[in-house]
Amino acid sequence: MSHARAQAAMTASARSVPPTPDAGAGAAVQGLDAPAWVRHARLLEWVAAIAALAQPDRIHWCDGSQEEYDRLCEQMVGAGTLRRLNPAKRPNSFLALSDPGDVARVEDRTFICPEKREDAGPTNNWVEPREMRATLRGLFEGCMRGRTLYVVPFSMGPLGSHIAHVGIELTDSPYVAVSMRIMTRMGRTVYDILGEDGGFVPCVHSVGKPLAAGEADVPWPCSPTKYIVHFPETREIWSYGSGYGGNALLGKKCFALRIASNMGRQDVQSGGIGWLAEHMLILGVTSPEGRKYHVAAAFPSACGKTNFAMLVPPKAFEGWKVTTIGDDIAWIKPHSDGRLYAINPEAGFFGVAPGTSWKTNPNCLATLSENTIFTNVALTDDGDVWWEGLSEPPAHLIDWQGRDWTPADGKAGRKAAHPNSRFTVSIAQCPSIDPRWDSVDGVPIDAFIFGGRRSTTVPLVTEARDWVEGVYMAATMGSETTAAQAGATGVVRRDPFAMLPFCGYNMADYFAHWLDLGHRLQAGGAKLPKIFCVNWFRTDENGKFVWPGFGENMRVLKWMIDRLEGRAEGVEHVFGTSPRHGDLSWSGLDFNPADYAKISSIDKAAWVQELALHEELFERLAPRLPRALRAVKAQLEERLQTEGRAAA
Ligand code: TSX
Ligand code: MN
Repeated sequence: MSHARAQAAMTASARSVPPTPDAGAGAAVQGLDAPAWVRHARLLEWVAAIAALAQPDRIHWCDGSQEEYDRLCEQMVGAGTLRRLNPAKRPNSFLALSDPGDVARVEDRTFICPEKREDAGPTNNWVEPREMRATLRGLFEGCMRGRTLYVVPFSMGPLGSHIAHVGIELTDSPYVAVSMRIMTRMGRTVYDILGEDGGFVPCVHSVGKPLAAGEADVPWPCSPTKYIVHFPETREIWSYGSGYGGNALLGKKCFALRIASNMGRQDVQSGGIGWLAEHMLILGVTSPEGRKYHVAAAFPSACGKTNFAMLVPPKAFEGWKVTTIGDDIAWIKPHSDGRLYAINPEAGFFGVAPGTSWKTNPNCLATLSENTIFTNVALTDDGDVWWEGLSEPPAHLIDWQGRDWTPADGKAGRKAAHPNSRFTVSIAQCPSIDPRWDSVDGVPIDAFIFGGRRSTTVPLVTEARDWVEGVYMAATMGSETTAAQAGATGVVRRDPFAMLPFCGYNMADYFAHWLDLGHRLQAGGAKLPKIFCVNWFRTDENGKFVWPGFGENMRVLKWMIDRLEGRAEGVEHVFGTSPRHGDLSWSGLDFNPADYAKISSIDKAAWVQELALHEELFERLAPRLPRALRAVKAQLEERLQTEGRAAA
């Protein structure tokens, strides 16, 4: 079912049953006013318990209808939370400006709380669950006073898919409720899937700003005290103090990555083959002959993941088509045919606005033409939005903090849009949307790509020799920080599988899960996806990017597909196989062998240093690090000493 149809079905079923609040199981719990279509006793008890703790003034059971969405948006316009954009320029779209202290995920306030500290591992914050529960109880007591508690039912993944899972978010933020309708399959059809006793992940969210009687609200309520807490063993999420993005839209990073990564591994412990919850885009590539492949790719932040997911092939690649299944998260499950099938658990894009333009990502700009909620971008004088990198700056703007802004302010270093400003929009509006994006079966994955932003050392593209070496590549991937990120610029940060902030358990166990899943599939006779490592960001002696990137990355994608079909050549080196200049298609692009050498050469001294940095990560993860990864590292070091050479 398409997302539009799914939403329509939810709305239709919302109309077909008359609201008889006192006829359902909801009547069993006093004051809940649950609609008759909620027939799940455990869910009702849980909502009643949270309501008793947080003490909201009212409860609103979201049905996911367009009418409800419109009503909540209109109400937020009245409260000053949203501003309606010019309908002639940006129909049915809004701008939200957040509190300046609530603009990003709060990693130092994010906790993974299994019983044992080692199960969270050295890369996650951990607090003993009993202690954390006591803290949360204190924070949540009365925290929704003066507010409405919204009950938000959502499916992560196509409705009814065997790979999908249901969550219920209880939130006191109408901004979260409407955002969840865009980002997930949200609405009352979810209760049909749940029935009377279906499983769901309970997600509790509060902005942490109760209102005293008669106290006026602020446009973006939040609290300086913030907690983003996960209990992987009981599969619960508790979020306090922030209304922003991944802190508050709990289906995304909290559920679809941190809790789901646990679920995929726990599946093995309960006798299943296991599955993967990954920080990956999913795209389809169709050749001019009509052969179609699917690729899942992991990149750390600031590598242009959304741009890659919506890639427009260059003119000379006429007949090639890239289609978008997702831009951020993939849930990947083995199928009975031995292949891995992926779904996008999300239904929308929550993307970074700055840098997105008709040049860098035309599909994305077209997606944003209507029905979009923008957060922390700048407002133009004609009621439209603007951000750095969109176009030449207009003569006057209202910046993300509501202040006047002119290009002179920009020259003085003051940004009009916050660097982490966002758009929230339905994936169904994307012109490059894949026809199977909402398929309950998912799409079969032919290749994994792992990338990073590296000015030196890492070549344009390398194919791993096998699954284990591919897992090593992914485990040791790193990325250089950019000016938009906190801390020093240009420092390499290890970000294994681009999962460092998102793995909900011990990272070393996560590597083992990948290795084990590969072994199990291979033992069953399956042909595993190929694994590639890419780097679009090598610079020359003047610090300029050598590779044109963006649509030209299609040339790299084509080489990968040729490799899948056994047609492309390459040269094997220490780390795997890379194309020589002559192995890539250059039609329509003047890119000479000397420049190609700059982005594909392997510098022995740099790699000796690089492997020393891998060692730092391995030492950190040592207690549970799989031996196979140690063995790969020893092998690479050995190869580097005996055959270290340029690949070009
Ligand atoms: O998203 C990017 N991709 C992937 C696109 C499919 N970006 C933007 C990264 C920031 C989010 C890139 N930036 C890419 C890239 O492949 N490559 C670069 C580096 C680069 C920047 C500017 C140019 C070229 C390369 N400009 C010109 O060539 C004019
Ligand atoms: Mn992400």
